[in-house]
Amino acid sequence: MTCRPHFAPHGSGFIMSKIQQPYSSDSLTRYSILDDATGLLRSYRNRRSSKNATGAESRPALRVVAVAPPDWIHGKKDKRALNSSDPASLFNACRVAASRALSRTGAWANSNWAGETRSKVRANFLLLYSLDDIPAFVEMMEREKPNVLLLGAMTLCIPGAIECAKIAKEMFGNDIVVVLGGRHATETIYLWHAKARQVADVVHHRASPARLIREGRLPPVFDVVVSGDGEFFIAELGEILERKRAPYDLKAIFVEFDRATLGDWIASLPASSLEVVSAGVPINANELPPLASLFGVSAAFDVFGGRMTAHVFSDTGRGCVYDCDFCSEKSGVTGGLRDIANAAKRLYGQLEDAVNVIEEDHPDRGASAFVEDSILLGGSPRALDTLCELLEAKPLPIEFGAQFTVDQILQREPQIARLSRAGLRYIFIGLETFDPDEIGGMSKNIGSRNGSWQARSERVFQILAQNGIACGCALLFGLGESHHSRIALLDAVVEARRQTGCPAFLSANWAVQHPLRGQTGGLEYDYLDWGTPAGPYLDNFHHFGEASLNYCLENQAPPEIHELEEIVHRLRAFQSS
Ligand code: B12
Ligand code: SF4
Repeated sequence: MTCRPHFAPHGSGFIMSKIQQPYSSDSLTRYSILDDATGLLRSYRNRRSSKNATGAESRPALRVVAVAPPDWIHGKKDKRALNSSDPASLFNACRVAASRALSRTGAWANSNWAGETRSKVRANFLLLYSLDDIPAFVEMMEREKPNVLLLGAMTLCIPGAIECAKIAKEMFGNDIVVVLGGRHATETIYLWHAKARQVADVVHHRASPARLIREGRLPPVFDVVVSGDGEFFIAELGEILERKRAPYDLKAIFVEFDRATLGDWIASLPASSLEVVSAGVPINANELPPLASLFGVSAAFDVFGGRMTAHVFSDTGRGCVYDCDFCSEKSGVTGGLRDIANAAKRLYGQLEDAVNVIEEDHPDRGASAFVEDSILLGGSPRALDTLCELLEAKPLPIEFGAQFTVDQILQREPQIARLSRAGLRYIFIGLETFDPDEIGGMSKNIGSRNGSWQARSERVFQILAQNGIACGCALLFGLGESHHSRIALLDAVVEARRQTGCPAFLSANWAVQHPLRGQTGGLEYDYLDWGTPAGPYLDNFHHFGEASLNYCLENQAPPEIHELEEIVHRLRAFQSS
């Protein structure tokens, strides 16, 4: 999310002073006190033993459940905080497999995703917010009796992923293969150089889940840990597992696994120390299926006034064109943009697909979409023009939102106006302290000659208001700014809203140190503990997007509780005004 919330640090070689505790058996059970889930598991075990006595049911050979594990130990997100219940990252990872299931191609035709409708596919996906949601996970596992669990986890979700994997192993033992992928695995298992593709070139960060299992600091709950592109890897794994029967000989399967399977990925088998490095054959983004027709559209963002909201993506890579030190989308970690030349066409195709699916599934609602690009089409002027031309030549009945940086809006004012006529109704921007020098600068801060960061932000609010574009704003704290400057920032956005109506939405975030493939100046957590334990900090952080008490940036301390309460108080005032 552009400058959406969650970020990482300014490295300077400082070694963290907080020593991580080894993963003790106590901490394994500490978070498993899930009364509802425990009850569900117990009744599941009873039913399973009585079913075993009466014989097995007939089920497809491949039964896959895909879950985004929770990032919080417990609680519910504040209703007024920005949120989404779609695991869009997992949708992206599973889109080739889903498309095979729906077109009944290959082994996926014999899976629990295969069927006439996309709701059949969607029913096997779940996004969890906190451990309070675990009963829904247990129910899904009980219903589908999967032999493959796909976990797509971000860094703060790792304790949640461990809980989900433990439950899966408790329910199905060696009959289930637990595969962990997603951002955290990608940032902690990587090649020291993109072109060096031998097993010896693989680096495991201190927080690599495979390394933690091998070091005995984490029980062997993940069978395979996958870094990088999931699309063809997941599809291929399904093709293989559909032909095998449990218990699976994963080592034998992965010794044979085709390294030419498309994408840039590394598969690590913690139990056997086996690693498979893909040949790195690039995925042709133009051939990837759009998400809406595979998974349907189930969200409706408030900003689009009741229209259903699809997640669309121009597939120009996993990150951003900029390289801000503290951000997980930085080009230094994600590799920057790919195939920008065809990006506008791809995005138009995804918007068109969203319109068709929403018309079919929700005929009375109207269509909207949020573009998940870090920055819409990488901010490329040419690609933005092409998108406008496509939308002008063949208009679509859709409103959409996207992300830009402050300076890009200022530099591309005519294009923003043109896009607003073509359906752009919402822009999400990131704001850090109004004094970038306080935090050591930002890569995206490219317009400092044209006025202060505050003056430029205020100009952006005016431009968006003039063009009838609603503005959402991610505020990021914890970068080194003073508390006084945080409050000044909040006061300034409240005042801007009073004057211009912008921003309409605020999301506050406390910068989290992500592993960033080691680009952290020496600061390395293992992320085995929850980001924030239960207590007053957690209660307040439910008003935030991403935040953590334990994983602050290098040299940064968490807020004092009274400071946090003051921020939340102002956020509430903003939200209810
Ligand atoms: C859409 C999105 C969301 C959605 C959907 C989340 C979801 N779990 O699906 C919502 C709004 C709910 C969300 C929430 C959160 N998000 Co978010 N989100 C994104 C966003 C904008 C796009 C993700 C995406 O689809 N990218 C494109 C695809 C192609 O890349 P990808 O996600 O890495 O997925 C590929 C691989 O990782 C892999 N893969 C993914 N899952 C799996 C699973 C398996 C089994 C395998 C084998 C492979 C695999 O295959 C995919 C395709 O190649 C990214 C920023 C970005 N531009 O990527 C942030 C981002 C991923 N989010 C982030 C964070 C921190 C969060 C939250 C923890 C905090 C928050 N409140 O925002 C929560 C976690 C919620 C949860 N329980 O998972 C960070 C992650 C950083 C990190 N190292 O942890 C990012 C990078 C933003 C940032 N700059 O910090 N997010
Ligand atoms: S790298 Fe910078 S500009 Fe890009 S998404 Fe991250 S914070 Fe925003």
